[in-house]
Amino acid sequence: MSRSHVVDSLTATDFLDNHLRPGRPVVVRGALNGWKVPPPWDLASLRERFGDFEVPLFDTLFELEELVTFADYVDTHTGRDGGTSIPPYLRWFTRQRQDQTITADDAFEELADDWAMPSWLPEGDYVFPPADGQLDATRDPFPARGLFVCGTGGRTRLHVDPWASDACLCQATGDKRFIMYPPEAGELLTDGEGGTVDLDDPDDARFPRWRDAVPVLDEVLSPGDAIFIPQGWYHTAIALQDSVSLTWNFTHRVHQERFEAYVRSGGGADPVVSYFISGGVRP
Ligand SMILES: O=C(O)CCC(=O)C(=O)O
Ligand SMILES: [Fe+2]
Repeated sequence: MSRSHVVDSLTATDFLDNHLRPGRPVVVRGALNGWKVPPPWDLASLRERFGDFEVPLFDTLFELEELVTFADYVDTHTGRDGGTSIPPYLRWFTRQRQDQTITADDAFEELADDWAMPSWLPEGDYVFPPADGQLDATRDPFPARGLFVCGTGGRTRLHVDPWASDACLCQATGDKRFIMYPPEAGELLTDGEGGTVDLDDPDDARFPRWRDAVPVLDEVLSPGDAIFIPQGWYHTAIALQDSVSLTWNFTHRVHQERFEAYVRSGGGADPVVSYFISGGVRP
């Protein structure tokens, strides 16, 4: 497997020209070096700060399963060896739709000084979320901006991100394996009816050729690493240890046409898209 998708440093120009614009993933080691609270973040101290907050737990994709307190999650699902059972996944999103009852906004406000966006990410020229000025994920709303926590063995099944958007994920605690397939692999990995193969439990009848798909990236993120997930890339993540990540989605001006085409073809009706586009969150 080519390791050209893993670098030890990256400039903003290199990111724009070689990753953002062409849609090529990249893992940047030590991308979080400047954080005021350097990785690895300590789960026990997050529990101290946010233990009483109610948080949503999801299955291995984005199906909401239950609400518990942050402390409950840490006590029940972390600090274990993993074993065979897959723990639920705590995905704590800041506000991204009008009808969202549980949000991580207070937690993000409290964490804002602790971390920083990787320096190679654009500071401005975002079309989603729409903004006239600069945006900073530590302070400003983004779609799917969240604090993700899961115990060893927690995972996100193979999927493509929504809203015709790109994503960044910062690994704050624990090792997490990331596997990615390029958009062209879609014909092998999907059933043409919205289904994507579950790599943990593949249905060979429904996805007869999925084994022919070759991952372009299969890397372990360690605390301090960040990954860029371009639109259309199939990806799955498996927590090899108790894990904390910070993540958000975005579309930069270089992909304005792609985003506008998505909105025109029905995406504008998506509650997350309409929440951000309606302008209530313009900085
Ligand atoms: O870190 C993970 O579990 C994967 C996150 C992800 O791909 C997503 O939330 O879209
Ligand atoms: Fe994703």
